[in-house]
Amino acid sequence: MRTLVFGDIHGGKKAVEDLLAKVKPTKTDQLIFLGDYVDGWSEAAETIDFLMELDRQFSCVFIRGNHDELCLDWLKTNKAPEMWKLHGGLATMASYKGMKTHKKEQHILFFEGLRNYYLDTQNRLFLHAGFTNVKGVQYEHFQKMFYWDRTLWELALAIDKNMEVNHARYPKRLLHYKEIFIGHTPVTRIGKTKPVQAANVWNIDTGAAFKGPLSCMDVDSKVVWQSDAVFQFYPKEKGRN
Ligand SMILES: [Mn+2]
Repeated sequence: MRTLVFGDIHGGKKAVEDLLAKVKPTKTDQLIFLGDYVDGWSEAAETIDFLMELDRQFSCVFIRGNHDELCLDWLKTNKAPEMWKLHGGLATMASYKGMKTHKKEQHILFFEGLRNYYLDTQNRLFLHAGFTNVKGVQYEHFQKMFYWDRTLWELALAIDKNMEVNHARYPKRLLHYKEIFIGHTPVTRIGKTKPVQAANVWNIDTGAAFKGPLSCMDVDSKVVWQSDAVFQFYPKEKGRN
């Protein structure tokens, strides 16, 4: 049985299909998706359909991303903030055009059912962005941080490789978990195209919304699979550039 973690999809359904054809998941694998299923490429609604179907076939965990909450807000209220529209919301709105009410309600249920984080039996933490409480996720005062925070990744990147974990000033936030798997801040921002490890944090977001591929990693072996660069599947689109 493998535990497979997937990075941010951002409406690139064709990239998920390409990636799964390479990963070849089986019924005994656990598939963990780190959120941000929508906002970017033109197939946001189609991506959600695809994931709901995948959930029927495989053991899946779906984490909540900030874009998933923004999309849910829009689906429930019909209010579209300018900031959201600029950051992929327009493409998402277009993908939902003409969708029947009962199907839209299924999507709302999917979004509402997302988890802020998932802690597995081996004390490995999976979440979209991060957390801020030094005592760990169950003490977080600000639930939105699970899918908006960027300081956990910033912190992990700042740790000197020579700093021992028993050092008095080693960041306590990182010591509660064996490993932490996140997305949200594309590693392409630091010039990488494969998942990046910093301290015990693994960032799986390889910039699928921009010029990068979609990635999947086996969390035990650290074997990585990647789709082709997602923009190649949507040649007429600009994505989130
Ligand atoms: Mn995000």
